[in-house]
Amino acid sequence: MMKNALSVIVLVLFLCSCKTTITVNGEDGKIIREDWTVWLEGEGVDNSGNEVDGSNLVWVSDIDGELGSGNLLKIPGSDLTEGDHEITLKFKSYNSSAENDSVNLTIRYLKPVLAKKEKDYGADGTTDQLIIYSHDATTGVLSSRSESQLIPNSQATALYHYFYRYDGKSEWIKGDTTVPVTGEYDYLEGFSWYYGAGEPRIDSKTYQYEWSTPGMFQHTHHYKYNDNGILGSIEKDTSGDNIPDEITYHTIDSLGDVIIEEEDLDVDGVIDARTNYFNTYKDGKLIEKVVIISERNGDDVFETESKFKKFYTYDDDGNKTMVEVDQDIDLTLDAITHYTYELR
Ligand SMILES: [Ca+2]
Ligand SMILES: [Ca+2]
Ligand SMILES: [Ca+2]
Ligand SMILES: [Ca+2]
Repeated sequence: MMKNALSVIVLVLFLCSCKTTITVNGEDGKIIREDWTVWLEGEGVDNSGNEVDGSNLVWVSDIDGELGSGNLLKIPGSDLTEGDHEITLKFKSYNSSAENDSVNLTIRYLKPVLAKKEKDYGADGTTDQLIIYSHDATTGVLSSRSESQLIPNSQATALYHYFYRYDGKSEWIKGDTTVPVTGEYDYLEGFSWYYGAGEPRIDSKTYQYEWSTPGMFQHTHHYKYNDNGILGSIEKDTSGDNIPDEITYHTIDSLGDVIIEEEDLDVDGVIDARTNYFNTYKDGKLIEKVVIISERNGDDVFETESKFKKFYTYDDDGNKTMVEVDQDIDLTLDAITHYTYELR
């Protein structure tokens, strides 16, 4: 009797033609933001082709496991782990031989993204430059455009295009001024410039950067990174022959910030200018930086050309919210930049 019962069960498993079908909102590869609700609808039919009750169906993520039961799954994106999920609609029973439908969904968590930068030159409470960032999240890449307006020299409008990697690091910048810049900035009419012409060329160690003003000059900068991804040197070719005309070397501290920048302005192996950064940290964050720029005067003598001090403020999430500059280290601020973020 026991043996017969087992045979029947085995037979059912092999002959099962039951299957689930996900019908609504089941676009493969769809990106769901953390603040959206995942909305999936599906049904299951049994051996006889009859629809089974939703209570016999279960939604399963390959990352988070069982998500819920029923014909309809409504779940906040924030309840799912960030990443690529395969979500399958299964039968609670005899699912080993059932044909289970599944969809691929990517859950992307919102991140604070720079929305606005306000620069107050003179630190007198009036904004002199406003930069607004707009971001468009597409296939895993955040791109943004910033518009800046110089106030009161409001003749100038500059457009910048920034492309970010998913980790938020700036990868690629392109920009041009659409309106001739006059006043303080004596640029030529129709002036335009861009960083990174053509395709972005990025690998883990070298970042090529080009700067060009049509009809005037073109610079190509090669950014050389060390094995830890920290900027080691920049080779600048200003003559267009792919041979560096200037090299800047960086010495970094244990937190990856530059503490010494040395420039060999004629590539003869002798350093001609040096910038020292004296960084102060609190809770792992840079809060104060003193910058001293000096130039070679004689064999081993460097004379101070200028020095200034910067103060950094952060929000509770560690995003930089304000930078204050004392340009002449006389204990009076000379410029303040405010940063505003939005979750996107
Ligand atoms: Ca001002
Ligand atoms: Ca060259
Ligand atoms: Ca030199
Ligand atoms: Ca000052």
